Amino acid sequence: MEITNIQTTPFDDQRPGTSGLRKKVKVFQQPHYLENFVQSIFNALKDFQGKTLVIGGDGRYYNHEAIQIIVKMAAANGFGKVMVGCNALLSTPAASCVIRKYNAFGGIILSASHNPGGPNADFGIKYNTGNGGPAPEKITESIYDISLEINEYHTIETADIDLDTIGEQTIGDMYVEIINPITDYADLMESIFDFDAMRALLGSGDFTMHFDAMNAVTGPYAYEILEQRLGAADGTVLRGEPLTDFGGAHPDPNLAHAKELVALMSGNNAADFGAASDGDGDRNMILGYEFYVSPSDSLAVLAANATLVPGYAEGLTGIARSMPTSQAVDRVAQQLGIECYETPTGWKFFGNLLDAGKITLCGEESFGTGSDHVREKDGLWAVLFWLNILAVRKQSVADIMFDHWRKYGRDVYTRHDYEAIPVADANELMDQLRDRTTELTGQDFDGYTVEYCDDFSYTDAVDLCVSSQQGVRILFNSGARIIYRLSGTGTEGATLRVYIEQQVPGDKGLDLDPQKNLAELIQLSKDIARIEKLTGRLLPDVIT
Ligand code: VG1
Ligand code: CO
Repeated sequence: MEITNIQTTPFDDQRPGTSGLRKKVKVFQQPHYLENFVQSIFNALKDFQGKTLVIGGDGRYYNHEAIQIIVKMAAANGFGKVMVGCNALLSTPAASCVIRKYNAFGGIILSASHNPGGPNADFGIKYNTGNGGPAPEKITESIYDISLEINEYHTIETADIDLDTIGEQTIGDMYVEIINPITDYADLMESIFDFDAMRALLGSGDFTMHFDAMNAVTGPYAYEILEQRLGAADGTVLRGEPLTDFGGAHPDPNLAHAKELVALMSGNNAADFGAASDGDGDRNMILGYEFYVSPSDSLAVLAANATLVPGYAEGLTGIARSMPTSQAVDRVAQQLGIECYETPTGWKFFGNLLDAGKITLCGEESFGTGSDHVREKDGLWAVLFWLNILAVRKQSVADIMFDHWRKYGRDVYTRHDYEAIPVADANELMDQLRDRTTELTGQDFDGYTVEYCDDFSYTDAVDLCVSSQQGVRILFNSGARIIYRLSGTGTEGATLRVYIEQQVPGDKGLDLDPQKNLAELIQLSKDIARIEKLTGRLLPDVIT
């Protein structure tokens, strides 16, 4: 095999964000751009000669081309084998599952998750380690450092591989195995959940569900698991065909982007259970009849009902949530007598806790929940978890939620996103907040007294690595919180995320509309950060 060494010059913008490197497709299509980043990943790793690399993607535009480039570079760099999802598809949780099941050295996932796809939209790439989880910060930072100095990459000149036929091929000295992207993942789901009980519920004749795959990667997984293995009615899966541009839509499972599904959940003939997943299959939205479950509440319900699921019948070792996620799950952990960890935003921070057995469940407010079954958040897993609970408890989604709030109280919660702000303005806003954390502590705003304010810094409970500047949090003495941070996944300008939360007793909180209930705190979030003055924005672009 003839290895070609190509001379290149560094790009200065290849620092991975919350979840890998995300840029416009056009940026990735520049000569050497993707190659530089992939070589930087390989240079940051050691001892992978002869080992296996898993490669998959969410099916978005440029997936096929990128995989051809990466496979050739993997061969030239000395990997022994690559396992690639057929048709270039592998959902993020399925990639994690495959890396773990086959003891691969690591994996490369091509996805920009919930960001739109297509020639003028977004693309992304991230590296996952042998535990199946996103590379921790010390690796992503070393990839970035290497990308700033790179001067050559290695590839081989050979014909493209056939990505659309399951089976083995070789490229140079390296094996290429094109795998069925669904089977291993579906088998794993079947080993965790009570498929008999779920089949009985779906076949009972008085329970209907819809799953909106948003023309993204989970369509084929949902057909196999929900319609084939669990016997859900034909047509349960909506928008089930993966499209390179997600049908022009935003594959983000929330009330704004899954409107058709939301409409099917109310009025006559509405379904009992509705769910959706995102571009790469790691997020989930849960709906009941005329009822929306906020992701932070969903995590709390899964934790409180975990022993109803065969895979968690022994109970949970501990729980973790990202810092901006509501404190609802903390009270469940307290009741269960287990630890609840608070981590920075991003799944990479859960990996060590899961590997060390310190936690079983974890989640984020951004429609992400998961467990120790893989090392990524997992959209369909969360949907199946709810279905398992519904099958055992035989109550509606709303009744389960109401019961939960009565028992644990409720955290009324909302997130306001101000998108595409000029980067300098967004940085100034965060800087001035950081400068004022001491001054804000103890201040009273019309009865809301700040008990504590800081810029969140996290020390990993296992390797003691410190991650600082993870978001400014304002904790009020009532238990309410306002949190500010900048997104690390956007590709245009900066996105300011403001997270607002207030606890209310359960029976009082049952009917509260978050936007109305949190109106004073929402106003306060604008005033304290001087959002209008510094960004010119009066209202957020997206509310979840
Ligand atoms: C967002 C979410 C975060 C999530 C990340 C990746 O990050 O807030 O909770 O882990 O997306 O999810 P940010 O930095 O934009 O707030 V996904 O489904 O895009 O892989
Ligand atoms: Co995602």
